Amino acid sequence: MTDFCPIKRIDHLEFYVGNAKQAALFYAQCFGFTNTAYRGLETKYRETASYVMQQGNINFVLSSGLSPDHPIAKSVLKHGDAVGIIALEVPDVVSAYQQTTSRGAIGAIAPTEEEDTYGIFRYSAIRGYGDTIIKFIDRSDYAGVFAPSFEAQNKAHLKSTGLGLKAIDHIVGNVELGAMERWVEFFAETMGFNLLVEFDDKTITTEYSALMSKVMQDGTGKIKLPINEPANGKRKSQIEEYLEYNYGAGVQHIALATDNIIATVSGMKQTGVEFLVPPPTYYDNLEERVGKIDEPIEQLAELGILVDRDEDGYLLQIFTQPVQDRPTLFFEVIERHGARGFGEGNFKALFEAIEREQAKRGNLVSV
Ligand code: TYF
Ligand code: FE
Repeated sequence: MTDFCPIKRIDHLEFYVGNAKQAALFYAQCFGFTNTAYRGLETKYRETASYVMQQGNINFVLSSGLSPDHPIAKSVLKHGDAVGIIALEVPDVVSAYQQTTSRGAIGAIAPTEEEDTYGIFRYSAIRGYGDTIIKFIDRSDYAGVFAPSFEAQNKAHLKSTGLGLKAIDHIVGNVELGAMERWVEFFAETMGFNLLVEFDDKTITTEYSALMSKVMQDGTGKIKLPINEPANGKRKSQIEEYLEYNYGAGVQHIALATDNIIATVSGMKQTGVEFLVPPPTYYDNLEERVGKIDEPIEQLAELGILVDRDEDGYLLQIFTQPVQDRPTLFFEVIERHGARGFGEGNFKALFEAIEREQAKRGNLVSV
C-alpha cells in the first residue's frame, strides 16, 4: 500500500512554557542545546516569544504567550510547561491535511502559506491527543533560519558545545483510561502508522500499579510514538498521576538518542539535571542478565544507567525527573547498540523507581 501521509522527519517539538527566556537558559546550560533563532517583540512579533534550540538533529522551540488570553498562556495555565506541538516535516502540507482530515482527523490549522524574503513557508495542523497539535511543515521552498519572523540569534549564554544528544528516538503520550484504542486507531487510520509492539498490563506491572503501552510507528519506521494508558492496580499509577497534574492527555516523555550515554549523562548531571536511579542491587549479576556490553558496569552503576538486551542487540537508557514542578513531562536518554525495543527488561525496576518518587510527592495512594 502506498503511504498516504509520508513524513520526512520530526521537524521540531514546540514547548508552551511560562517563561521562554528562562527555559532557553535551562535547555542550553543543562541539556546542551544552542539557541539558533528567535521571534518576539525585537523581531516585530507581538503575540509570543519563541526560542529555537538546536542540538544534533533535534529542534525544540520554546514559546511563551505575551498576554493572558493567548492560547499558549492558556495552555500553560492548564497544563503547566508542556509539549504543545509535534511538528513533522512532510513533502506536501495540503495533501497531509486532506488525507488525515478525510480519514477522521480534526483540523486545527488549514493549509497556510507564509511568504517572506527567504521564500514560502507552508504548514497545516490537526489535533492529537489531549490539547497536543500535530503540525505538518513543508520547508522545501523556504531558506530562512527557521520560519517567517524568526531571526538568527547567537547569544553566548544560550550557546553550548553540546552534550552529544543527536536525535529524537521516540515521543510518548499518556491518554486517559479507555482512550488507548481510539488513539491507536487515530495513528493507524488517519496517519497510516502501524503497531510496532505492545506491552500489556501483565508485562508492565509492579506490586502497586500497571499500565498498557502500544508503540505506533510511521510507514518508514523513522518515527515512533508509543501511547500509554493506565491500568487498574492497588495504587494510583504514574499515568494517572500524570493525567491528574497535566489536566488530561499529553506528551509524557521524549527519548533523546546519544552515541555516548556516559558522557551525555555525566554532562547533564554536572549542571544539575536530576535522574531516576535504580536500587544498587540492579547492577548485581547485570552481565548475567544482559550479556557482554562495551561499557564499564561500574560507570553505568555510578550514573544509574539501565541496560536491556533483545534479539537485535542491547540498549542503555536513563530517565530524568520531571523537568517542571508538576509531575508531568520528563526525558529519556537512550543509546542503542542494535536493540530496537524500549527497555522492556527494565520496566519493573524503572516503574518502581518512579513509584518511589510518586510516594515522596504523596501521590502513591490507594485507589
Ligand atoms: O518508552 C518506553 O516505552 C520506555 C519505558 O511510563 C517507559 O521508555 C514506558 C512507560 C513509562 C515510562 C517509561
Ligand atoms: Fe521511552
